[in-house]
Amino acid sequence: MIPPLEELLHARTGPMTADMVLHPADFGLGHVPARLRPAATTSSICGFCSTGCSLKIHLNAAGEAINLSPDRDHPVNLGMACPKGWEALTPLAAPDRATTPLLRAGKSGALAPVSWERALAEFTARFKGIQRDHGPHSIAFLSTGQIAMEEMALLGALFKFGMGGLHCDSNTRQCMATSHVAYKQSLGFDAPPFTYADFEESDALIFIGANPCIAHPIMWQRVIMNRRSPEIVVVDPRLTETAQAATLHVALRPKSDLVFLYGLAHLLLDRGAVKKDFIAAHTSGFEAFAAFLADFTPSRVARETGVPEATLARLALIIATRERVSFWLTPIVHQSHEATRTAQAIINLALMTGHIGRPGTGANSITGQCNAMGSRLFGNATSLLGGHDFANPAHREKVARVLGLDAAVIPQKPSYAYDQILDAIDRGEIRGLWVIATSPAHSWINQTRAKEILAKLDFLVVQDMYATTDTARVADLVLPAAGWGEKEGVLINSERRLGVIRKVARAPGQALSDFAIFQLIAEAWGCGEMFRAWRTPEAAFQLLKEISRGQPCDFSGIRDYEHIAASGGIQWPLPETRIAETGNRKEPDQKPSGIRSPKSEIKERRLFSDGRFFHSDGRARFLYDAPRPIPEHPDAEFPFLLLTGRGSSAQWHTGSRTDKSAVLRKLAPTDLTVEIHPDDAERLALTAGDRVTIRSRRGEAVAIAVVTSTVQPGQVFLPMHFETVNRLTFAAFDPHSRQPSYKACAVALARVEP
Ligand SMILES: Nc1nc2c(c(=O)[nH]1)N[C@H]1C(S)=C(S)[C@@H](COP(=O)(O)OP(=O)(O)OC[C@H]3O[C@@H](n4cnc5c(=O)[nH]c(N)nc54)[C@H](O)[C@@H]3O)O[C@H]1N2
Ligand SMILES: Nc1nc2c(c(=O)[nH]1)N[C@H]1C(S)=C(S)[C@@H](COP(=O)(O)OP(=O)(O)OC[C@H]3O[C@@H](n4cnc5c(=O)[nH]c(N)nc54)[C@H](O)[C@@H]3O)O[C@H]1N2
Ligand code: SF4
Ligand SMILES: [Mo]
Repeated sequence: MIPPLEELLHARTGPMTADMVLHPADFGLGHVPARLRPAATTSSICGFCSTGCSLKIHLNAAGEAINLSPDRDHPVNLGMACPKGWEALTPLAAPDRATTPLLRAGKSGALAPVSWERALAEFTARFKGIQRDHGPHSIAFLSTGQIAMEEMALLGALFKFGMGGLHCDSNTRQCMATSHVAYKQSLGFDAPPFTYADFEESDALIFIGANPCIAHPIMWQRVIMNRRSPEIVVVDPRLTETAQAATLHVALRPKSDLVFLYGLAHLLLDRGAVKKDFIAAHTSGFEAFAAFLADFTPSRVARETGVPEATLARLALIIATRERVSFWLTPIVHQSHEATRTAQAIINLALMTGHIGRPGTGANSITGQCNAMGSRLFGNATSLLGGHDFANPAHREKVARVLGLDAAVIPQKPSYAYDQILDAIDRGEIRGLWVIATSPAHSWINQTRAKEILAKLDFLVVQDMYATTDTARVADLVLPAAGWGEKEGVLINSERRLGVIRKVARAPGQALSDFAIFQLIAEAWGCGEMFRAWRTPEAAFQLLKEISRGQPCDFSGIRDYEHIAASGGIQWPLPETRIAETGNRKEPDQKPSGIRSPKSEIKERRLFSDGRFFHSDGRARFLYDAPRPIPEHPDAEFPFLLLTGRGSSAQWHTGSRTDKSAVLRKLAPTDLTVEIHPDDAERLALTAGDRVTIRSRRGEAVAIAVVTSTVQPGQVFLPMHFETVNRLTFAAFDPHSRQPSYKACAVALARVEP
């Protein structure tokens, strides 16, 4: 039974938890008011990036969070956290939290508070009305990689099996869709093979378009712990913080990665640095790939990428001579017009040199958001729940059986991708949109068009922690959501480790967990009966376990949340048959490890150690295509190439959370800054601190000039955390993953006269 609304509002999604009781005297805190006195502590996985650091949250006697500190015993972060982790509780107390549902009066009226009953009635009446007039597939949702796995699974199941919808996607399309597709095509399943110990176990780490010093700072700390004197290679047009710490920086021309990677493969082949035995035993398609590589001569590579032949040769030598070579890619590799083939070019390098399946090796995609990996398995958008296939009748039968549903409710085809959903709104085919924990009016590419499209909707619902996001401001209905810290569930990090988030604070006003909101919508819609077994997040977890059974991601061996928490997180796969292997946490009686990695005690779950991949023949595939020119080249009118990305470790995406912390705001610029090379600044008569207009064919933004040689001449860089940035970007997409190419478009710069 789903608890009645009053009960949900009162309890705000269940009791709070503590796993260790402390005594205030331990802290010498006798004089502190009771509500600030630590009485217990619990651990929760951080809700920002995909690293998955564990945070110890200190609670008062009422079970409410007072403050936090990083978990010293957790095998991921070993006592460390970045500024966002330390400040994770602060955004919960922000004054602009959405505390009641808000409904717009008419199309042009203001948003005004309404009861949950009214909000739910409006939600169902409006969406059902649209479906009645325009067909079942005229409504869609866009969700996120930042809610719990049980929540995203319930959302996908409710929408597709209960509400009769088809088209749904999430911000992981902006972020990770490419690695999902690339791994699936090359290795047979979306399976990043690595474990974080590989950062310490590698002899050469090659980062391609990744800036972990800023975007994954605690992973970078693990690199620093490497005692094998590794080569650290950074392939990035900018001299980033990570590139400055590298032993080799390859400053290639933006979006020339594919030519560069094929050139590297060509050279390795030429030098005989390929593992013939491994290729013969475990892969298919190498002969044709080798023939394809013939054209990618070092001189061509130097011409097309700007990378000197000597640099290419040095990198080839590193790969050929080092025993354990690992390749690390992040969403940037995925944000290009030829993203999938670029990611696969990296996978090809690992396969042809046999650098996969051993410690310190692998073609390793670092994901972005705290639960992007959960969304890749349970978003129910591109793949059916649990990495199953919508088109496969046996898969539909299996999922229906576990969920106690009739298989006929499961659609047989996947949904439109994000950009296709927006195109369908533009055409009038989709008329109702439900946005959960993402802000397309900031983060989607080419905002001028995105905003025009959102304005065409008959009904826009936004479910968010804050009523002030760029998307919430234009919504017809805002549903107030509890955030990280106010609810429970599972997140999966970049190394496939499941971790638990805990409820340590009450959501403000009438805000409810996304899980509870989906339950209420199911009831209001009239399909609550279908989701009776999803009573609580933990009950839902048991269903998802069953769905995963027999899949490459099988985690049926995990008992429950306590099992995960007590094990320091558990990496998939963990089939029931391998349950004895979960000893991946130090025994409680051992001393905390400080900052050293408790390597020997950790049972790491690295994939492919037996050389068997997930295709039915067990072999990985070599996949490739001819490189294509970038869609929008600089020209006389728009002479600069714009790159975008993360600005600082204190800023998170649209800033809806991080901007609420005074500490984090102090650690990053409050105004948009543009990085420009000194030669270009001189030509434009710009000095540092000047206000600059940046114009593209689609829009303009104003930024403060930062003159620095970390960017190359002819290129400028903007952090993506400011709403104006995507007014400039050019909407090009990778044809396989349909991921947007955020990191290349042509712009012009001019000084704003004071
Ligand atoms: N502090 C902070 N951390 C975050 C996030 C955040 O918002 N703030 N977001 C998280 C998320 S969701 C994601 S997806 C990740 C992103 O993590 P990253 O991908 O590491 O971060 P970005 O800064 O977007 O891009 C990385 C680099 O790509 C380079 N680049 C641009 N064009 C090219 C090119 O053509 N070739 C190559 N080789 N490099 C190029 C840029 O110069 C930039 O330095 O970060 C996660 N971590
Ligand atoms: N130009 C440019 N644009 C980019 C990128 C780039 O590099 N360059 N990067 C892209 C990438 S990789 C990404 S991932 C996207 C990110 O873009 P978005 O997903 O739009 O950014 P966020 O700020 O993370 O949005 C998350 C929203 O969810 C809300 N929220 C947080 N927790 C909860 C919760 O538990 N429940 C609910 N209901 N809401 C919650 C937050 O308040 C926030 O409004 O941006 C993309 N856009
Ligand atoms: S590195 Fe990522 S997971 Fe760790 S504390 Fe920072 S934001 Fe949280
Ligand atoms: Mo992302």
